[in-house]
Amino acid sequence: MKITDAKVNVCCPGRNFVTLKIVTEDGIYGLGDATLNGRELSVASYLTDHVVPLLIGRDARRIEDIWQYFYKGAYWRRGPVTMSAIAAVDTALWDVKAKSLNVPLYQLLGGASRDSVLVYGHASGSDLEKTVEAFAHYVKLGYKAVRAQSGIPGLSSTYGVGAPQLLARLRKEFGSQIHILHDAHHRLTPIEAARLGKDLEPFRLFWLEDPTPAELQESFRLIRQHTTTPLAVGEVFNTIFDCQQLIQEQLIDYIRTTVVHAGGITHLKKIASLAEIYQVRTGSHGATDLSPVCMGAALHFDLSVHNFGIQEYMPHTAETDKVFPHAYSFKDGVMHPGDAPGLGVDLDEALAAKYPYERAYLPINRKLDGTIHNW
Ligand code: CS2
Ligand code: MG
Repeated sequence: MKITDAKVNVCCPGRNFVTLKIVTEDGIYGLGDATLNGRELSVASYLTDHVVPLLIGRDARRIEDIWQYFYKGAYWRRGPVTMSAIAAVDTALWDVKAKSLNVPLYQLLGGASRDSVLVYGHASGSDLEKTVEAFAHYVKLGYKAVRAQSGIPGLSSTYGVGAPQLLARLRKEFGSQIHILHDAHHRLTPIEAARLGKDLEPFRLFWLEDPTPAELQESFRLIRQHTTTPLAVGEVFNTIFDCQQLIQEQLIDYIRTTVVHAGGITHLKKIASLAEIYQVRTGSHGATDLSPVCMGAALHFDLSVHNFGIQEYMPHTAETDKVFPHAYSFKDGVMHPGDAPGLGVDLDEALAAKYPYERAYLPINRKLDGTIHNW
């Protein structure tokens, strides 16, 4: 099954998305998300200028071989741009293969290990009261797990402050049945994270996410020594080597690598297999800067891997959903990828063309004295 064409689509139906479409000689095509928030065009160029010319003529069925070819053949390994490009190729090839066999992708990944995928939504507010209101809204929508973030009144940023007071209030209002998550967004030092984890223990968090920057994997030892609050990390990781020590030393409880940023389904399966041995579960990143193509792929992965933990779910805008019609659905706090052949996610190229790329960057966070801080 020869690859006859491959092209990159960049569109902005509310925010920027990069999508790779691979077409085969028998007319079957597959899609892969290649979106890297704030650096979208780098991945688009990596694909168009360097990967697409090498894809034409290859056998689309050789997914593992093609993965190794682009990973090892480039000589320059790893990194978010390279790994997002490889992820897009890999996801599109899994889509092609599942479509050619007329099965939903999860059937090729070992079949369903569960009936549905537990997801968490985001309750954010500029102060504690607003976060409690947002939390109540998610509970009403049927979510069984909600991430809660509250800002400091008077400051424009809404990330990661007042967590103990917020958690105490949420447990009082909503009881112990709902899962609560919190994202510290890499902002704390290890000892600050250890103290926060300790302070949050009475509130039984599902997880504390990105407590400290994880380039230095051993820094999690310090946090781990001091707290039983479960830890999650991985949305900025690209390969298994970014989390090998974290997993093998059991320094984390959830690995949050994503299909699009960590080398696609092929590589994510390897990370999940390593994690399974060490009783670490998956917790796939699912913010709105990952396209519906990634969301669909993540849900097939989540449904199939045995050590799945939870999937993040932030619904996309109506415009995005129209550009990417999809078979996945949400109901009563859980999701399902649907049973359409392949990923079950399409790209309406004519509609996408109406939303051209708009340059955009992630916000920069500074301390009050002007020092640049982690996001
Ligand atoms: C966040 C993301 O979803 C999360 O957990 O950390 O919103 C993250 O900031 C963005 O995906 C960055 O592009
Ligand atoms: Mg996060």
